[in-house]
Amino acid sequence: MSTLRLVLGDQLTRTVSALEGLDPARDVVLMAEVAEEATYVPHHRQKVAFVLSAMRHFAESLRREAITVDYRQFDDAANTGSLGGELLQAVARHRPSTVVVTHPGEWRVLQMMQGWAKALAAQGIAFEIRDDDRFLATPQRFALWAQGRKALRMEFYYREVRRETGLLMDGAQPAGGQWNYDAENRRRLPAGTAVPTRLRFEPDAITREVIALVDQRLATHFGETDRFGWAVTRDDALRALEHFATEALPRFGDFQDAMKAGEPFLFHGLISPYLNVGLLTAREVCERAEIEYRAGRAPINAVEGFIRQVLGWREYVRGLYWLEMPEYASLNALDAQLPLPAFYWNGDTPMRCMAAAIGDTIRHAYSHHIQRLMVTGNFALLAGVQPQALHEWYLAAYADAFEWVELPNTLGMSQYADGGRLASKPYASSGAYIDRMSDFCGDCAFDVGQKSGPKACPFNRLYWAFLIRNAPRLRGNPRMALPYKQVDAMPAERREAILRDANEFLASLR
Ligand code: DLZ
Repeated sequence: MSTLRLVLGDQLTRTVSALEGLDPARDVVLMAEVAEEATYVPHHRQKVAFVLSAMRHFAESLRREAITVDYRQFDDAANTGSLGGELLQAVARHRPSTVVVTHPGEWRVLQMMQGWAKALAAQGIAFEIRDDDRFLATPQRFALWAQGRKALRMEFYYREVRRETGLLMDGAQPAGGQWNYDAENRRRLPAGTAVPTRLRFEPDAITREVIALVDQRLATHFGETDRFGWAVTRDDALRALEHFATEALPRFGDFQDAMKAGEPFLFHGLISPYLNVGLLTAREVCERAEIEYRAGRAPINAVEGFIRQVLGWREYVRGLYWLEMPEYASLNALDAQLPLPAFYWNGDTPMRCMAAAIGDTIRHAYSHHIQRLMVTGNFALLAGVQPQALHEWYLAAYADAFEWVELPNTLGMSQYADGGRLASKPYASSGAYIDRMSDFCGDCAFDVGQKSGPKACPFNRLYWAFLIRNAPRLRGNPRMALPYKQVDAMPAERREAILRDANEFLASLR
């Protein structure tokens, strides 16, 4: 009686539940590189290379333990192109009595698995979907917390998970005396501040082979592969974590929201791709950061800010995703209908901050969270880009983007498409925010000091129009009282001129 254990490309953790109880003498682990997963959105080629190379290295590490791995490569002649096709073929090859999987990270894949359950039952094969226990809290825990709440504010969930895990706690109290040091995460980077050179991992033979494959087979996909420097093994991911903890974490807190031309990484973790494919776990990265605080080597605003992203936001958006899917994916509370501007795919725009964020994305399959939220996300929000089109872009563009984490961040946090279930107000701002937090505006083709007209910063041209256009939906929000007081103080002709000016700019994007 053997068990076939399927491990997906974002389940590359030796302790993943699908491998629990594995008997190397009888069981087979199935891993499959399939076109369907690489192409259902045009994933960045560097992201696909990262996932496939990490899969191949993970399979190698299992084989070193004398575990039998049935590994289907992307260009194997008999590759069916889908996870379901590969599973059924492997079942025919191995005739297992049971198939075991770990709960997938995506609603779409869960639907597929429910279809497999029927096909396997018809063959008399048991099928088990095990919980994914690589998180600090379960979706059921989140659902319990969310019950009866209209607005789901991360902060309160975060405090509960902090208490329950004991991370960054002094007994029953938060370390440092405060739960949240967000107000100390917003410094502009002073000119001349030294930024650490980040650890890069030279592609080995396996990664080079995968890059060549992806460049050939997915030539039309987004992004570039020539700067590939991601870790693809757990050992290297641990090295990246160590490097972050010692070299960047101490100043991550101060400059979490800062942006600088030519510095795509600043003091950010660069470990989200590793967390999201399973090379690192949430608990271990939080514990590693806490060690730096306890040793007095990193300040509380840095360590709390980092732990808030992982133990707070990451767990919270996962809970929200599983609570609200599938309806969440089609929400569009602000009725935004503009097609995604073409420059999101090529970075060809005179807006310097946008060209930098998109250029970083093309080069690295990465840009940091403020570039995503306050530059590319903010622009789409102000312009009224259709949120599902933007969601597909973010899902395709980033090495760390898996739907469970990316979708609520895009639709809820960035685009307010859920009408405020996640965010207490839209993250909308004029060019003044980008000017305050970066050095982009000085050399930009547009003038951040001008509010309207062809030379004015497009964020300025769009900001007030966004508020005017969405007044019926947003003016009742107490957190929007101040900007709407300013809108209401404007003469009607001024409001009309703002809308005309914004529409003129938007027409140029179509
Ligand atoms: C993202 C991705 C890609 C590009 N390719 C594969 C693949 O070939 N095989 C695989 O098992 N998983 C892949 N993945 C990850 C899956 O898309 C992921 O498991 C689902 O998005 C669920 O989170």
